[in-house]
Amino acid sequence: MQVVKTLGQFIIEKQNDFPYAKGELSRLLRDIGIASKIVNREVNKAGLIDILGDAGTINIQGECQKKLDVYANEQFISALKSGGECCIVASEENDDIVYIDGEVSKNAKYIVAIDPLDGSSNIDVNVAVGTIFSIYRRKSTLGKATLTDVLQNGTQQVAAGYVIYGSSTMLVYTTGKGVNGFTLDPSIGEFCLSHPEMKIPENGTIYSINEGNYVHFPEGVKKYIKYCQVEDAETNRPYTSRYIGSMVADIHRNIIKGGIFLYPTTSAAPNGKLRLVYECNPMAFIIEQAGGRATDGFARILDKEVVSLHQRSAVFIGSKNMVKKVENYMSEYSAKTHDNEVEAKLEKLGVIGGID
Ligand code: AHM
Ligand code: MG
Repeated sequence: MQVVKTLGQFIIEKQNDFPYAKGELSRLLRDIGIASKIVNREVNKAGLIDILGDAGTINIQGECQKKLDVYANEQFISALKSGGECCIVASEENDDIVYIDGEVSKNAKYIVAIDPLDGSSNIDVNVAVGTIFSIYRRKSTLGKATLTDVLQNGTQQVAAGYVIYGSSTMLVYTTGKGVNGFTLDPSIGEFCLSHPEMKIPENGTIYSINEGNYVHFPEGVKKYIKYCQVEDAETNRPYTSRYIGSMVADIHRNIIKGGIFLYPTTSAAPNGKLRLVYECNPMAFIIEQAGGRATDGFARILDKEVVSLHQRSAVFIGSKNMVKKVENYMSEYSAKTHDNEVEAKLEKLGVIGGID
């Protein structure tokens, strides 16, 4: 008989990788796992909202229906609150950091950054969505943690993961010692280890990008897209284009099959669309741990200076050699654009001179 290892068992086993661990991170990961099961249940009945009442209306039990992304945000925050290991949550759904007040939580060591429901425009059409999370150790040791504790570079992440609510539901995470994937077995309500030590192929044949924005892309990206479309037997080109529009689902597929996901700067979004703290950094950590590469076209995502909670970044992420290829095109055909937000902040802090 095959022995099933649950997420809970795996987390406890792995705690031994960290000799002085007291179990706080393990409990934090467990809390996130529990909240994601609750969110999964709601995502799975999303289509029923039209029958039972639309968002903002009162349902049959007299409860107010909530939009799923708001619901997901509340579930994760409340799980982290009752767990007591996290002092601050930074979420895509909240303009400011959320303090987890309470006698235990205020001294907690960890900070969680989260996109509770990524790709939420796909919910209405029954297409996979996801949750992305990132865990940091707070920098300050005394008193109430502040925004400064949250604004840490991606290299400082202690753990990161995502949940994909797809044809099956999976939780994939890393604590910096490889990447492991767990599939939810609905019959027992447990995430079970199904994808141990995930590795992304160094080369792939899938490119994922919203090609509708082609005219607005930097020249280097346009050149790379054309490269993907040219016939060449040796490199298996033309490549396949696949774009779900849920970053988690697109990247998850590419980890398994090999490929690249690109969300570049565009003329309309000069700093990119996706968010550094709770979208790009956690996915970059996971991809690097799986043997892949993640950059903004010029610099490693994890090294990028984090100056604000909802900062945006371009992202080129996936199979190592595919990402290197697009970086070559970027350095040849596109000048690095100014990241005005970052530069303005650094200038204010006196770290650099004025923007030219
Ligand atoms: P969201 O956090 O508002 O859901 O937006 C993020 C999503 C990503 O999952 C996805 O890759 C991207 O937005 C799709 O954007 P676009 O519709 O511009 O292609
Ligand atoms: Mg998002």
